[in-house]
Amino acid sequence: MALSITAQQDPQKKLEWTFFMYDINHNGFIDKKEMRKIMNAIYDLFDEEKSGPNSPFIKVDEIFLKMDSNGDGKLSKEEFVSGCLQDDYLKKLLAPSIS
Ligand SMILES: [Ca+2]
Ligand SMILES: [Ca+2]
Repeated sequence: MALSITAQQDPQKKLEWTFFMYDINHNGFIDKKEMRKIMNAIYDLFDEEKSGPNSPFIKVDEIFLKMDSNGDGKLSKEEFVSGCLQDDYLKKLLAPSIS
């Protein structure tokens, strides 16, 4: 998966790949449970502190507040990609492999 992400040069395409990575059950939406799972893995990868205001749980709520533009509690591919493209902070947080 990491290879296929870096092989894509277009940021939009890369973010679509990232979306598929987050959508663990492949139903076309990312829910909070899926995102918490991936955030936990990313935190492990970068050895980030998981407690306090930086906890993955709090981050995921923050991310959904910003990205879930129609408020249905899950992120579509469009919401995810445009959210990342509009917000550098979210992009770094959710897709650290994309510069
Ligand atoms: Ca899903
Ligand atoms: Ca939504």
